[in-house]
Amino acid sequence: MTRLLQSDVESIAEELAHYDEELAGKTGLTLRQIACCAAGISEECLMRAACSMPVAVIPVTAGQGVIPCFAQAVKGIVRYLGFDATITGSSDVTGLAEGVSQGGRILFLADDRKFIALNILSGVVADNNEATARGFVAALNGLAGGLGEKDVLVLGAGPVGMAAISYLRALDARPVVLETDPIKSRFLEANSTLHVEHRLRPALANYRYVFDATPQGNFIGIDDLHPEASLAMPGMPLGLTKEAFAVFQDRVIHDPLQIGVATMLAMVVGIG
Ligand code: 2YC
Repeated sequence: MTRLLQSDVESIAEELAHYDEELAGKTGLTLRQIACCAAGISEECLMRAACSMPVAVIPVTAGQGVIPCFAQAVKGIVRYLGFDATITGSSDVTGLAEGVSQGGRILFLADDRKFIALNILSGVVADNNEATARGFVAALNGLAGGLGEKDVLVLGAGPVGMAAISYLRALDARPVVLETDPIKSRFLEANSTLHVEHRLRPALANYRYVFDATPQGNFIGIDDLHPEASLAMPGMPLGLTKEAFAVFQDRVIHDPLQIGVATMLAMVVGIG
């Protein structure tokens, strides 16, 4: 899991309206619609929850510590979706107690290994890896005008890539996977019905829909891509070179937190 930098998150809150406009232009779906679709709830359900479930974002100092502006970015995304949200004055356990005693019903907190949203009334927990996978697949589904019966090349068989494969199958898409770790790649080939690709360049040239769930960054150039490529790229840093992004940007979905956090919120709100 790539640890975000302050520079990745410091401008998210103030740029959300513009980001959402771009996202809707590419996918035909707003951030709210992507999150609700990925979580399997109606927009009305999310709006109802926004009136009754205040959110507390709790900074966590464990491991490598707090990322400046991370909590502010999470708060900004949650508020943008209509929820009351505050960042607790204290961190860690003290912050958690403060958040609940001040009325927080949904908690967001992250250490270096896990980033979760927790609904303290239902006990539902949403993990950022699963939420990011579902949200970016829902966005790619919009961008592609429906992924049913379409092949999708998933780069990376980590937690996000594997969750994406499950959700792609639920949408009747046909995921294929390319994983550079030979142990993981061989295991997938021997223990799953998944088609496994082994060579990056030929695979990129061959598949129109790509889901990059790797932390590689800057490894896909203009000449590597299918001319009609559409890409969902939750991996940080961005997998495309600057030149490739400049050419394909209208068909590339990429952000460090927005889709994942919005989907976590919709997932813990649950069916209402
Ligand atoms: O500011 C804080 O409370 C820090 N403890 C947050 C640490 C987040 C570490 N994880 C990441 O940077 C990202 C997640 C957003 C998802 C994957 N990696």
